[in-house]
Amino acid sequence: MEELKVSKKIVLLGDGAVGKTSLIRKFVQDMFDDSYIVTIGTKISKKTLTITHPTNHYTLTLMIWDILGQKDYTNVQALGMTGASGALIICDGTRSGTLESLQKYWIPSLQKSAPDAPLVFLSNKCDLTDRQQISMEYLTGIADQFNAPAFMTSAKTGENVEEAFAQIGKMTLEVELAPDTSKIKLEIPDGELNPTQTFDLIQAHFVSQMGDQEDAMAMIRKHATDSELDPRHPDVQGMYKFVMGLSLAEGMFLNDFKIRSNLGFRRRLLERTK
Ligand code: G3D
Ligand code: MG
Repeated sequence: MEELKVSKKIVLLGDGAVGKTSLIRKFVQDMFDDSYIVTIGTKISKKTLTITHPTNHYTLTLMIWDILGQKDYTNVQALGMTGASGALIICDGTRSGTLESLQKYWIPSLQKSAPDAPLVFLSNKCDLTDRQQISMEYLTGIADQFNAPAFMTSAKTGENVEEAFAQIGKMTLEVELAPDTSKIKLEIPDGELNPTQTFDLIQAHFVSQMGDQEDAMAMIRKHATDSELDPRHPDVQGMYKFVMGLSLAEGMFLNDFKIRSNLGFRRRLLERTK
């Protein structure tokens, strides 16, 4: 199994006093502090999780952004949300208005700044059992509209806190692992490959990752020439060099995770080449 190290930014969104800072503190430091904590600006905490996926082990470092909940700070908030790979969308189970505000304010703001970020819904303060205004059923109904899972959490007792963070962590990885159906589908023969088949697959795969076909073809020509590859008789050694060149080219427009998984895919093709 391959070990992959990835770092992802996630944001916590929701009205003031729903428990964002308390949830982060519980998750990162395993602490709950009853005294009032005022968030000034945006605070970033870090925590590393180990996630196992069928083919890889991931060491996932979550960069957790605690974004100030006060509504007039729209510009600072937008800045904080930009580049987020996932969001915990948080309401306070004892105040139903905080759930409405997720739908009216927080989710639309997020969708402007980070439109592809997956969401996880949290109704926090579930320990205050006699004051609950939001049922799990109602919360799930709303979360479903966003294709998102939902949890009842308590930063005080720790109920579902790890689970909710682990869930958003996994979802940030799945976005990368999901095949991009809008692009080329490769026909990969079973068993041994001949060098021409491999060269064909590596090129098509690279183009499928690039999006822009003309740029991709230009890069392929450059790196194939640098690797002294003859397209009529591509040799395996030359192709190993070629795939390294493609990884360098990808460094300009893909993230580390994607570059490494692309390199892995191309090397596996080369290992099957006779
Ligand atoms: P925010 O960062 O979203 O603004 P905070 O929210 O984490 O500052 O929490 C606001 C208040 O709610 C704090 O109490 C905090 O202790 C409390 N709180 C947060 N999470 C929970 C929870 O799960 N259960 C209970 N019972 N209380 C919680 P104060 O009293 O200081 O306002
Ligand atoms: Mg706070």
